[in-house]
Amino acid sequence: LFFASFLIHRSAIDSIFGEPFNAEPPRSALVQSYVTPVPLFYKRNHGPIPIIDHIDNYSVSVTGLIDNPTKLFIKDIKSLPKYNVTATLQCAGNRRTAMSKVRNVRGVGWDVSAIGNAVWGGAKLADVLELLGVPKLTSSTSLGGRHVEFVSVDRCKEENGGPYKASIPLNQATNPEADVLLAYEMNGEILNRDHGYPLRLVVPGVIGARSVKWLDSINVIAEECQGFFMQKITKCSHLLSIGTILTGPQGGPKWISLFSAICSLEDVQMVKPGKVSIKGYAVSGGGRGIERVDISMDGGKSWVEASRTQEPEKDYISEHSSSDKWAWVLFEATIDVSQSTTEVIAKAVDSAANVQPEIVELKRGAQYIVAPCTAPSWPL
Ligand code: MTE
Ligand code: MO
Repeated sequence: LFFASFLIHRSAIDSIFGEPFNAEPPRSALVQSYVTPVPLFYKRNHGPIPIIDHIDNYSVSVTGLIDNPTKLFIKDIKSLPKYNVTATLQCAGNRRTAMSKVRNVRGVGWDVSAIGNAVWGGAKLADVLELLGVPKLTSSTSLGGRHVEFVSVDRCKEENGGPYKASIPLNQATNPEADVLLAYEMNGEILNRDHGYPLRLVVPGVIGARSVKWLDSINVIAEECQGFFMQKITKCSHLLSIGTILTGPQGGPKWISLFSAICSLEDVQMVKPGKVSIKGYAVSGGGRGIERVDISMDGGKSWVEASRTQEPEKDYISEHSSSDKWAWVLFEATIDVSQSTTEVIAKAVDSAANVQPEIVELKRGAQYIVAPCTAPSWPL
């Protein structure tokens, strides 16, 4: 609650008029910890946050192309092995404010903090589906274009008053290595209402829009879900937001693309000449790790390597999963500021040797837009 006062309540006024609640923390607070405390974790909603009580009666119906449609209660999900997966969730519109300086874009005007890294606890979707007779992914499985659709309890105007929904390919849903969770815990605590209590999907490595909160039903369907958020928002956002999405083949997951942001400085900040510490985050999608982060102060002519960490705070160590391939890294470097105005650029490289571009560019006709993380000019 101490942290709550730090959150930027973008919709504080809107909410009086019934608009959804969206919030992001200040960038400097975001990089204080590897595991983002729940009160600092961004919140993105498209409708009123549902209140689900009577938890013993709560169930998720599972229907569609399966032999035995059924209802799953929380106790059924908790009876499966529990996994803790450290995964970074990022909204497709993260950093939209900067993007809107390059091109006119619509949507919530996020700074760089519509992102957070949490330890999600729950059952693996692959285990849940196996329990219901949908076999785990094997190399010989042929799934066609099947998807698994997740339908929520909340209602939103984009769906004409219908529920929020999204889908992921069946081969991702049934692959235990994909670490897709039906999560009931966040950072070792019961999921709170803002983040999907009592049960949400967590799809590591892809845009946050796929991680449906407040699950009501799960349906195995013949092809990608036709809902607004699958067809419009996310497929537009990869054109509209900076460096957020790498598109796969049609119907494939929309992986988060390689991205870094400097968070210890505002876009333009006054500092005293001397040593200045630069801190930020870097993240990539699809389970690719961050290999290095470089910092330049001369427009990309020379670079220094920043130090990187994925060290969880001690409260979370027992919850810590062995692999952090779905998680961001925090980076830090100390630079010497002597000139009157300095532009600092961060550039990340991931384990697939993708390199974050050094200049803001808008690739017209291509399926993505990329930008470096530039922070600021410094008038001294
Ligand atoms: N699930 C439901 N039911 N309703 C929503 O509005 N928003 C999505 C996703 N899941 C949303 C949802 C989007 S766009 C994002 S970025 C993430 O949830 C945000 O998750 P968070 O609020 O827990 O940070
Ligand atoms: Mo989002």
